[in-house]
Amino acid sequence: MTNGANDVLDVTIDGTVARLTITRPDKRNAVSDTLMDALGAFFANPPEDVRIVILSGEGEHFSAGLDLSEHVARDAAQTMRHSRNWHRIMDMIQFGGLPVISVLKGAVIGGGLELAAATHIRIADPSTFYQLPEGRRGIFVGGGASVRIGKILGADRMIEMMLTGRKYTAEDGLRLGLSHYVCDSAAEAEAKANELAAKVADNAQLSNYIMIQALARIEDMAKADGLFTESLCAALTQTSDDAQEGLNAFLEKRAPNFK
Ligand code: 1HE
Repeated sequence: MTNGANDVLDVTIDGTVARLTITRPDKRNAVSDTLMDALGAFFANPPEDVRIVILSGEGEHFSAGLDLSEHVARDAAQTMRHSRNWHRIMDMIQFGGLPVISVLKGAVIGGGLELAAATHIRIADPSTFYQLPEGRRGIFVGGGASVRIGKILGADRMIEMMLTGRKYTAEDGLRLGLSHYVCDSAAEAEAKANELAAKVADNAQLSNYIMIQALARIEDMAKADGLFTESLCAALTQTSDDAQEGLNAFLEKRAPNFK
């Protein structure tokens, strides 16, 4: 079922899976304001039955990042607002409560890499390459890369990546944590996304929600606060009906049937 579509983002609901496809292949899926708005509108109010999202791009590239044709028209104040708006929408993707799988191919550049880094499971195919070419464009990252990609790579490696504009390959990305999987082909990457979507959507919903909400935040906390927060999360999940079902299913040697 197609739930809604516009000319930059196709949204198709397939049971509990929402398939979001960026549909600007002629512009290498560059992230325009309209595309950001469309992503924000979906994650602000996802359909009730959706349990997981698969995000991909039409054509040969996941995303070439910030739409540079729009960038030139902004002054400092507008650029600040633009960056803060990207932060808001990337946070909605990361912390909205729905697991998001991104299927990567071709260019995953600049804002495209920022978008991918806001997703929870990243699956690449061999054509995938990663780049932060902001230095060559005379700009800086603004969609959360300093925090999210810095955390994946470490500031040291991210500085070198930005200064030199180097490209990391799909295999490099796997080694560095930019993706979690590299499949042998685009078709296999799609299949892997579908397989993992079915598996993750089948988890207890509260467990998924708490994983998404808590773990990245705990990473930012002092140790004592992190451990306390972990106990609160354990108290919430382990006293749920689904926890009882999960334990019963294990003891009865059957698959759990979560609500
Ligand atoms: C674009 C964009 C874009 C392509 N904004 N229009 N991002 C970049 O610096 C990456 C810039 N793009 C590229 O390096 C290349 O386009 C690709 C390696 C991704 C693909 O190369 P190719 O040879 O397949 O395509 P192309 O011929 O370069 O581009 C095809 C069309 O897409 C062309 O438009 P046309 O009207 O001339 O056909 C390009 O202008 C257009 N296009 N990429 C706008 N990015 C919040 S801060 C985030 C900061 C950043 O993201 S900086 C990184 C920006």
